[in-house]
Amino acid sequence: AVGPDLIPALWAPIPPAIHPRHADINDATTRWAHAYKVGSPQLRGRLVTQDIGRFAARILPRGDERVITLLSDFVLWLFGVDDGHCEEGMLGRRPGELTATLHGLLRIAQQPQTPLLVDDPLACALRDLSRRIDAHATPAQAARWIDALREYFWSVTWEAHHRAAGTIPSLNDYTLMRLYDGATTVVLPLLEMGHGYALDADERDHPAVRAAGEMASFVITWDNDLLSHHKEHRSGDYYLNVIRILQHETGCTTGQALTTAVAQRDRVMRLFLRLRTHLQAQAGPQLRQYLDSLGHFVRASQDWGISSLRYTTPDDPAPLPSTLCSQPTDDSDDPLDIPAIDQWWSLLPVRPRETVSACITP
Ligand code: 3E9
Ligand code: MG
Ligand code: MG
Ligand code: MG
Ligand code: MG
Ligand code: MG
Repeated sequence: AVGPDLIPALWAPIPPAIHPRHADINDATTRWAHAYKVGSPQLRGRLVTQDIGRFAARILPRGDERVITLLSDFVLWLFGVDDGHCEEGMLGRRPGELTATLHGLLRIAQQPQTPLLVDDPLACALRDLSRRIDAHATPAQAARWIDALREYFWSVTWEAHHRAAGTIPSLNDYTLMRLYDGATTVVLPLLEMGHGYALDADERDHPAVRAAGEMASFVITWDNDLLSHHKEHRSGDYYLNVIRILQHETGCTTGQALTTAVAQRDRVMRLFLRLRTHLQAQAGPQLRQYLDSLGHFVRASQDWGISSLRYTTPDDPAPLPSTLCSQPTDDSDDPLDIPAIDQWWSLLPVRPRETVSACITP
């Protein structure tokens, strides 16, 4: 039996996988972070111990090594922004000023040669990332990456408002914010680039395909909230995390909030798997690869989340599970009581002979 504040083993129905070059990719990212001086020396010193290259190698286990290295550098850079600017820095409490900085970064992502923020290491590192994105992406995919960066920036600005005011959003608002502020959507274009294809825009933006990506974001960020709760809680800083949201909204104990959050992610995971199976059956090779990659992204976050020094914090060990498990805690097909995502449950036919609203062929 586990105590109420131990994180239970999370259901992991998707098999693990990792690119064989993970050690080299991890080393390359360490060198890149030092070369570009990403984050303060102290933050960078922590980030390079967190196995971010192995995380990227799990997300694209059979992808192009150059794109995996790009993804790895980019995820480290995102932590430079998320930890350095938003959670530990001054800008995280100044949404207006944060917006100005983030707009400068977006301009650099779009046009790396723009002479803005010329002495800023995060900006210089982003110039490099942007040029490498251009080398692997079509112009439309690169634009998609910048749009995803914009939606991530927009959500951390919302988060900064709550941090400045010391307020806790409702579960519904938090769910909406969390679809973007976990920076999951900025990874999606790299899933395509990692296998050298660009999804047809109408296929990628089909409501059911988009929803599958959102469901993956939900599971990834709920898992992050469970596995990072110790790190975030012990920091003494303001933090948003579904455990805190549920306790604030319902007055429940930490143990009850953990049980609820696990049930929520299990229910969305089941829906994700059902929707994915349904879409796979009618998908062409690229969409099949994309849906497969979404699954790798979910599983990668679990394998990395239970093992990275970022979350295990050995100096003050987190009560994390050392394994994952083979059974969900919740097997209901009913929608969660969260209006922002209610529509996900209307994409699949309830009975086999009903109209297939998720059909992706016109
Ligand atoms: C935000 O959540 C974490 C991202 C900004 C970091 C970059 C990671 C990815 C793009 C992959 C998705 C991974 C996740 C969500 C870890 P939060 O709670 O600030 O992350 P933390 O690691 O501090 O718990
Ligand atoms: Mg964050
Ligand atoms: Mg964080
Ligand atoms: Mg977290
Ligand atoms: Mg393909
Ligand atoms: Mg695969």
